[in-house]
Amino acid sequence: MPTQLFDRIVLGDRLALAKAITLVESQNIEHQQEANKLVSEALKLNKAALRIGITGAPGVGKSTFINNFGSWLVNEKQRRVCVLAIDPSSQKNHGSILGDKTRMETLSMLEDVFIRPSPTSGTLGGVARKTRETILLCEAAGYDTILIETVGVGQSEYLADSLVDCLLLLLLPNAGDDLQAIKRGIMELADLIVLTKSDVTEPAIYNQAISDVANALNFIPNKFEGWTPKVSNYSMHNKEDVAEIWKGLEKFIGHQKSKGHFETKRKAQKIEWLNEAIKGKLESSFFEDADHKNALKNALSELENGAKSLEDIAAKLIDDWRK
Ligand SMILES: Nc1nc2c(ncn2[C@@H]2O[C@H](COP(=O)(O)OP(=O)(O)OP(=O)(O)O)[C@@H](O)[C@H]2O)c(=O)[nH]1
Ligand SMILES: [Mg+2]
Repeated sequence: MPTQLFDRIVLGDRLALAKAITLVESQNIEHQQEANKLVSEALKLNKAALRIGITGAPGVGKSTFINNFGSWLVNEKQRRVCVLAIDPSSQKNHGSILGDKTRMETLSMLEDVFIRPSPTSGTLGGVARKTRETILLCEAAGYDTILIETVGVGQSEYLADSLVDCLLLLLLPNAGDDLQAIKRGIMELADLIVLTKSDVTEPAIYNQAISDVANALNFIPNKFEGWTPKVSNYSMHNKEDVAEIWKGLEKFIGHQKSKGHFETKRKAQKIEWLNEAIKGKLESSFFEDADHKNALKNALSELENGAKSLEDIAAKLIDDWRK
């Protein structure tokens, strides 16, 4: 029963949470109905956690960073951490190692930490909706810090940014990586930037990379008025680095809240969510309507014999359906 399941989630039962997320990810109609009830319950609780996205090229060190950062947040800041991974490309890649628990060994062994690898299927919009619902369920379970790992390919950074309060971009200390990020417009999306693997990079090259990225930021329009992303150094072997990065993050969140950007972004995300839900419902009621399936078949022959343009055929189909 969904309500019982929900009660267990609120009590912090991790198995119940995992089961609920499986319902959210399921394509089965009954599962989806159960999931919808759980999500509405979660929405009523209105327990917003801090949502942080971690993005960057494959192999830049995202999972390793989350392992260190997450463990530090649990141990030093007494936060309850949940890690989710989103990977809209994994269908093509036949599953990726993103969010790999073996890279998060320290974190996964801590009490009260929840790690969930990415769902392996779905469109970009579908993955976004399901991740949003998963975030709400994790928040209902009492997690106050949600870390979302996403590999920087395709449009996935935009997707991640639409789900979080702060987007952390991890870059490798070589010009290739920052140039790529500039070219793809990703640098503009970053709220904070971290240069990884300082321990294996020649100090002169590493420091040059830090100042190159900081310089590049001067030529990029600010994402939020009054905020230029801080560029931090990082090595998995230096425990102090995550403390500095957390300071930068707190400063960013403070800025966002004092300027009203925090609430504005959350509100825009809710609207986006609602729009996605509407689009999903419209799409399924259009394509699954039995009468309409016939009309679609007829339209196909009209299209093939070239009697009408594609635009006209689509417009007529929608008109008929609305009637
Ligand atoms: N020397 C060194 N190696 C690192 C550091 N951070 C990560 N690595 C190594 O880099 C490799 C990739 O790290 P991951 O954390 O899996 O990278 P990722 O960005 O999560 O990779 P994908 O999920 O595949 O996109 C691993 O072999 C790590 O041990 C670091 O600070 N220093
Ligand atoms: Mg990873």
